Amino acid sequence: MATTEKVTYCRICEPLCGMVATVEDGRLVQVRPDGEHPLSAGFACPKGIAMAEVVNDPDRVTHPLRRKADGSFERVSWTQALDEIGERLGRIVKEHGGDAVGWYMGNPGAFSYSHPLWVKGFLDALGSPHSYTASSQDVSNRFAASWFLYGSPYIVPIPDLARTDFLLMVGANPLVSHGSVLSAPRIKDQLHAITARGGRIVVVDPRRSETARAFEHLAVNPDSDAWLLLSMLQVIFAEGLEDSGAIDRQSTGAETLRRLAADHPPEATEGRIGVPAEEIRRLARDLATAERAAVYGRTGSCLGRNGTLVAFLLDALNLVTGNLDRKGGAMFGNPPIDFARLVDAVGLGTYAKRRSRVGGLPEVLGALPAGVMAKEMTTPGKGQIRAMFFSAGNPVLSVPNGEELEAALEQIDLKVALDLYVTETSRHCDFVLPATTFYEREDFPLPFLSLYTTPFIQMTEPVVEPQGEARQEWEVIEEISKRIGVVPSSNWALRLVGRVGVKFSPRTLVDLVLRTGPKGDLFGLRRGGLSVKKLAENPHGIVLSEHLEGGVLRKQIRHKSKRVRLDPPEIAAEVDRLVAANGHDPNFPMRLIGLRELRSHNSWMHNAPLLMRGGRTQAARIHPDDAQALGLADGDRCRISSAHGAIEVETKVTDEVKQGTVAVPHGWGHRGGWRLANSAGGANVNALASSDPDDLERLAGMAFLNGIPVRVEPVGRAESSHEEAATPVAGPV
Ligand SMILES: Nc1nc2c(c(=O)[nH]1)N[C@H]1C(S)=C(S)[C@@H](COP(=O)(O)OP(=O)(O)OC[C@H]3O[C@@H](n4cnc5c(=O)[nH]c(N)nc54)[C@H](O)[C@@H]3O)O[C@H]1N2
Ligand SMILES: Nc1nc2c(c(=O)[nH]1)N[C@H]1C(S)=C(S)[C@@H](COP(=O)(O)OP(=O)(O)OC[C@H]3O[C@@H](n4cnc5c(=O)[nH]c(N)nc54)[C@H](O)[C@@H]3O)O[C@H]1N2
Ligand code: SF4
Ligand SMILES: [Mo]
Repeated sequence: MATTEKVTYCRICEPLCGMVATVEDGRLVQVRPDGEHPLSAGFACPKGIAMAEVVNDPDRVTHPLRRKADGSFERVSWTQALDEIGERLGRIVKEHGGDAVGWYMGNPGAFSYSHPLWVKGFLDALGSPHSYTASSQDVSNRFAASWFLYGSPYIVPIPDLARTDFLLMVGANPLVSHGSVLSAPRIKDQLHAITARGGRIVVVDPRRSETARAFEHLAVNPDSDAWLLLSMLQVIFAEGLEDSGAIDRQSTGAETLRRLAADHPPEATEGRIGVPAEEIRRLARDLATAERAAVYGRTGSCLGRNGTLVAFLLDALNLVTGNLDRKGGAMFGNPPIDFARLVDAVGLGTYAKRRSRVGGLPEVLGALPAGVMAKEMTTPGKGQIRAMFFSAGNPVLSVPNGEELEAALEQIDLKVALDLYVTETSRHCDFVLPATTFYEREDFPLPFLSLYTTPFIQMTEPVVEPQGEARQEWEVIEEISKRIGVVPSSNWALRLVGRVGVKFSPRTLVDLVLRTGPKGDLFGLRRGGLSVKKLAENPHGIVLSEHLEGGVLRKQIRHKSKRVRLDPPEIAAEVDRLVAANGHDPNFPMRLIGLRELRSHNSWMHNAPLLMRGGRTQAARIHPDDAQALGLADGDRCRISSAHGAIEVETKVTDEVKQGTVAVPHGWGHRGGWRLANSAGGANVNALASSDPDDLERLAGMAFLNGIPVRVEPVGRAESSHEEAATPVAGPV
């Protein structure tokens, strides 16, 4: 038996922990944490270990599948699948134009360096605006805020974990998520190091999350972050605690920000926030007077009604307290590739260059809000989607109103999925094409390079050959493109190297941007500089410097003033919208939020036995006082209704949630080809969310998923509600 060990890294979530894969006779038998990785140093979480089960999952799709009239799938050859897709797609494009074609790329797509570039190239070649991603359910608001603040959506601050004394964390749970919109392996240790050196961490969250429990917790009402941040700014300005030197040096428009905040002292907002004014005042003072502080927000701060405003205010608070672009504060990566040049060349660094046909919502980084995808398929007119591709995404479970999407999919002419499984989404597709897992492809952490809190770089080769007939997404896109006569890379390749018709492999592309980048070897001109070859010689990765560098913002900002803009009228309009919003509907007195669990990963790891041990189920967390008032006991089934839908799930009575809040994880309620996942039951919590364009956040098209008004009621204990949901469809053949 030939056994080898291969050094690689995990690409399930953002720390990108170093891994060692054991391969026996070409089969991945185990992955374990890489003790020699300079940052993750022998750490991996249960998901990382369980990935071997995903690679070898008997339910995995490993051959192209074509859907039959009865909804089951039959195996076809790649040639059959690609020819038929090419022929049908060609016809649609000829009859209706390239803008009749749409693509949704889900979260795992972002972990591949090739996949997003080829999807972008494909849609550009077709001239289609219909690009959708998971970002409108995740982070588009962050990028939109950066557009307003810095003039570029790609300039995103990260907390300097290694040197801060005070971390204000709004709506993030890194002890479970392992950190997001920052790459910081062993983040739990890094956080404990802050308090160990005498610093503080304050976690703003409606739930006493794993992170809140480990540090200080400010229990706020759901979707009240904008109020909290405005009030903190009010206190800082009113008490003269702002850093006027930093404000003068770094920003324009601070007067407007001061005015926006002035009407909202804590005494006026405490009821909405659910925290006494005195505590808000104290927090503002502590933050402003801390030697080095950083304010950081993540999904909990993104998925309310005003996500772009909230992200804007988080950075504004960093700036006003003198903590932006400064050691120990909120800093900016200075990656070893010229990211701005690459992003501009690819044409991805945009905001509101286009608006959606339905709802008139802006694109962010080229992607339109996925919340309108279904209506783009069903609303007649020029630009109606008739062919749809899904890669590495399961939007039926991840976007608002999956039911509407399922119905829309049944109406359009062609739908194709590139996935590992027959999922709740891909089961509706005419073809399910087998994609490789990340252990079956080479990779490079392209979009994460500027987000490492310790600047770092690593590259990996595939550790095993693709299972069955699985192929990489970019290769499949090349094949489909060939059949309809387009070149998926022409636009951005042209802008990057100034030549038409250059054929790039992802590897030659990365070599080019690395070698010509700020730390590149300039094709031999700079000794010891970076190149793909150099990365291959250092499989555990290379730490590029001990710390982030301060004072880099001015160079990166795209505004002519070279200063952070604190007075965009769009943001002022959002404050007006916030003030005008009318709150309480007595029919839906409670507020729904999400949560993440250590052994789930969005919707796609519920088929791994290692992670499902102990009969895991989805449950709604409800405060004991609420449960008592509703007549609910632990383990009872409850019905949760919103203005848009209703689900039934198990109740978990716990005082970790604030009164009036109900917390339910997303990504459950399976009925695909993944048998273990199907048997776990649960429901699609996003049935409670609205896909009405008027309910999407105005500035980034963000889905409103945290703070949804709901009503909770008991249902009969013996009643089983997920029977329908648990009916499996024909799995892979
Ligand atoms: N184990 C595991 N890890 C993951 C994932 C996973 O599914 N499982 N998913 C990955 C992905 S795709 C992402 S984007 C990241 C997300 O990374 P994080 O954002 O750090 O993860 P969450 O657990 O969603 O944390 C959000 C927190 O916000 C709180 N919250 C909810 N509503 C509000 C609100 O209105 N205001 C405030 N202040 N807080 C609120 C929730 O209670 C929760 O504790 O995690 C990644 N890592
Ligand atoms: N209510 C609520 N909804 C949410 C969230 C929330 O906090 N609350 N979080 C949102 C967030 S942050 C995110 S990121 C989204 C995630 O939303 P999506 O990205 O739409 O869904 P996932 O569940 O991540 O599904 C990923 C799919 O990719 C497949 N896959 C895995 N690896 C690969 C690969 O390498 N190639 C290919 N081709 N396929 C692969 C998996 O089998 C799975 O079907 O969910 C969002 N939805
Ligand atoms: S935290 Fe877990 S899932 Fe995330 S990269 Fe590390 S090992 Fe992989
Ligand atoms: Mo995400």
